[in-house]
Amino acid sequence: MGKYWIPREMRIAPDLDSARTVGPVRKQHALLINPFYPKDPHASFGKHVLTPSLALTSIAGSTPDHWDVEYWDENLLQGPPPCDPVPAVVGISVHLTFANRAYELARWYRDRGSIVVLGGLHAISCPDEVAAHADVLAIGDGVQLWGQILRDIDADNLKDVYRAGFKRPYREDPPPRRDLLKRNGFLTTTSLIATRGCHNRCGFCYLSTKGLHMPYSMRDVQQIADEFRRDGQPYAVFTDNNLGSNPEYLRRLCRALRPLEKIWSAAVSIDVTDDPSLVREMALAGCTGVFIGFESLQNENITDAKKKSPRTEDYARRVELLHRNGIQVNGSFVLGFDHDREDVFETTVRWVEENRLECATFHIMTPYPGTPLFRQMDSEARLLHTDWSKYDTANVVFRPKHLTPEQLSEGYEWCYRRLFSAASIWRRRPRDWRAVPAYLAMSYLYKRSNRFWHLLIKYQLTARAWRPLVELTRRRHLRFRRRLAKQNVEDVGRSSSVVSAGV
Ligand code: B12
Ligand code: SF4
Repeated sequence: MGKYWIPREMRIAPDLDSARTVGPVRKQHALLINPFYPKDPHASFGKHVLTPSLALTSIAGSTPDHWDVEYWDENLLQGPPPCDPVPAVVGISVHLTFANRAYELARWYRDRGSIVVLGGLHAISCPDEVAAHADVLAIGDGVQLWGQILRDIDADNLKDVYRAGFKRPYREDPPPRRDLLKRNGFLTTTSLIATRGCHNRCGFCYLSTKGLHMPYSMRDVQQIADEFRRDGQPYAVFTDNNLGSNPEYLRRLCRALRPLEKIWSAAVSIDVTDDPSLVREMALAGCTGVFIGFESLQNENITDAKKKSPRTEDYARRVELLHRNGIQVNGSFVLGFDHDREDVFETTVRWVEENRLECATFHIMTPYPGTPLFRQMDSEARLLHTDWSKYDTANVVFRPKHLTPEQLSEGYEWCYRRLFSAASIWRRRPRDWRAVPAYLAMSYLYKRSNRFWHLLIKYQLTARAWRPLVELTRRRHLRFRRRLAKQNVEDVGRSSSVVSAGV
């Protein structure tokens, strides 16, 4: 970790003590676990408690009424998951980066009499590997499978493997069980999801995993607005892969969200700015931030990745359009593409600063198993190893074309060091001086407080630390959008958000 200090609990999973006293197995009691993963010390620890994953709360929504269900997120640093009583069924989400921890948990609960169900992205991309650690392997949409698995246990008719595609109309899904989440554990518990899939098929994205057929589908806009209202929080994060994939749907969604007078952020692709009237509708509906996968500032890299995207020379104008509508931009950049050379790090960060992106995330290119990028790297013998725990976009797992693995790793670290430096935060401050104090407060909390995050998380102070900034942002936003509704965007002045956009 070099000179980065990282608290033990952000690095190492809680101990599953084999001598721990456990209770008897309780029938019709299920436990859902989101496993621990080590945190990258270069990025903000705050992002891990921005908003929860919807994987397990979504499947919890399909639990039959006569089953109890409990939820445990190991990343909230509350120790190992509960075992008194021992749950009859333990469902664990498996991603490649925390697959080993998921297997460890599976072994521990199986040894104590639980039936262990493993599902999630890694079960789709590497089913044989995951099956070896499970009583039941769930491949695909857990919302369709979870209730069926529990009913089959009731009927003593359990199978080893269950499969479901993603073709059922999305609107038929029950709402996620947000009531199972620790409300103080996250900036907001209102993770929302409105759409599945994406109009793009970028070669490095998990959506292009072989065997994953995820047709683009949308939920009813009123369903989303109702969920947002019901959760009672001022701010929501959309966890959609690309909320802007269908612009007309996004426009309808904005119209349904507007009366709530709440704020939200979402991941969108930059082509959402093709139509300025859509950006305006987003602003009027409460969008204060977008997370945009720019990926690279080199057109050749975008073409290689098969991403349909505007020319990179036009990115700056598009960022300015978002800014003028009071929408902050968190840019995501992939480092290590085949056309990247030594200058990529400085060029990228300089562009982020020149265009005053409030935040950015950097990712070392990572070939996820099952994707076209993985097949390409494998066929060119460029994979350095398949230790999935290092496939977290913070480690170099392949041989780059024009850089050494060391140069890529050091360049990645340098990008974060520079982005989180006081000088860079200052350079990217909002143009409107009235927004500067709140911007600085958010930046320091989000980017320069890694020494304290584990304490905020452990003592469940996350919501309390962030809440005043969220409320401030919401109020500023409401004032801004009242002006926007009356005038042209050019005449409104600027708004600014202090809540980090997107995940
Ligand atoms: C919220 C989120 C986060 C949150 C919370 C993460 C967490 N693990 O708790 C935060 C911000 C912390 C985060 C961090 C990261 N994330 Co993230 N994240 C997401 C995001 C945007 C939404 C997840 C979600 O709610 N999905 C909706 C649910 C309903 O879908 P689902 O997860 O696929 O679950 C369904 C099925 O898979 C299945 N299922 C899932 N689990 C189980 C369990 C059982 C028992 C059963 C039966 C079924 C089942 O049923 C569910 C319903 O259909 C996704 C993108 C996306 N839209 O999915 C990325 C995503 C999961 N993240 C990703 C990555 C790479 C990361 C990071 C490594 C990035 C980084 N460098 O910082 C980090 C570190 C996390 C880690 N080490 O794994 C990748 C994973 C790629 C891959 N192949 O594994 C994704 C897919 C983004 C992407 N486009 O590349 N992330
Ligand atoms: S635009 Fe984003 S979500 Fe869509 S395929 Fe590309 S990387 Fe994946």
